[in-house]
Amino acid sequence: LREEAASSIQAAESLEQLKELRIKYLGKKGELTSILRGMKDVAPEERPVIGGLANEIRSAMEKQLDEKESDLQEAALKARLKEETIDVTLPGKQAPLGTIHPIQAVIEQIEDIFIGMGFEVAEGPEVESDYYNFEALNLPKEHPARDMQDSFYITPEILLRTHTSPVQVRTMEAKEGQVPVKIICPGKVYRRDDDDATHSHQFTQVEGLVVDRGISMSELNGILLSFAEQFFGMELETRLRPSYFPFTEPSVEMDISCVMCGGKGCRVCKQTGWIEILGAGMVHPRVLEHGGYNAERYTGFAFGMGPERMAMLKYGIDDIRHFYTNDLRFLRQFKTL
Ligand code: FA5
Repeated sequence: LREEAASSIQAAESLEQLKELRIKYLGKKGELTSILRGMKDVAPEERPVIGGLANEIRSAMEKQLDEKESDLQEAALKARLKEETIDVTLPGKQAPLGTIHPIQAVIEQIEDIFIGMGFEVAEGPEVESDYYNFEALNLPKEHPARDMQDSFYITPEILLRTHTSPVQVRTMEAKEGQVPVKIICPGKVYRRDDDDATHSHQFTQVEGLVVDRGISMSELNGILLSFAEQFFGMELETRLRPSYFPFTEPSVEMDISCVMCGGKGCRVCKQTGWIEILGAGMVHPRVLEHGGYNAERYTGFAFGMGPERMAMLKYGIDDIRHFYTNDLRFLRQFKTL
């Protein structure tokens, strides 16, 4: 029995098998236990000998079982550690990483250039009141120029802003008459325009506003020329063409010499050599007053440009709709911006 037990304990391969062996030999109904139990039938003079032997075998078995158990536990731990080892030299799984949308990238470029010229970045709501979008900008109800920007109304007094110009009056109010005011405001705007290659019903604008003593049209021209040269990274010429906006007087549109042909005339500039990039002008005295500024003492200029059109020129994109249809083949080309 002793030998049989010793060899089967040695041969045990798992902790479960070992447990079974412990029951088999030492359990209540175990083989050795039944021998010990049978002692009463043994002749009294032989009892000490047989009893001693049986006890010796029992402690030997217990020792073997304990030793084997700790061996098996150690082996199991080693196996688990081996199995769970992480090979840090394996190549990692690549997590898909999004990229900044080209319009957002262009807005950030525009912000950086103006911040470099001392401007602050302001914000305003996309859901706007009729007052800030029109009234405060010298566009009273029934003013025909309201048709220039067909609007999405939510209620008769609330609409999706048609331009970023409402931020002009909001900013002046927040500044409470302090000068200088020198901000730009990028953001989304909405118009009931039919979508085509250069128009979208939702697009972005960057507004600019400067108010101080003695601000003139030449500062407007200088700031915008410097901006355009930094943005396009080349020497350009600008020209101001008379235009009309109810909230500026005089009003202009700014053209830059065509960035595609250098002003010689091409398909992009329709052979004129010039490309319009924004609307601007001297802030109308009534708008200054609505913002809480004395128009006798202060003057200012404002401008509004469209980042989509700027991006199209800078990167040679021929259809504004590419920006909104989220074709990854298009978007991935701007990974490095
Ligand atoms: C305005 O929205 C004036 N608020 C700009 C302004 C600000 C003038 C401050 C004076 C002082 P306009 O409607 O022209 O103006 O739009 C300005 C620019 O937005 C355009 O030059 C063009 O780049 C862009 N834009 C206009 N409509 C769309 C459109 N549907 N899709 C894409 N870009 C557009």
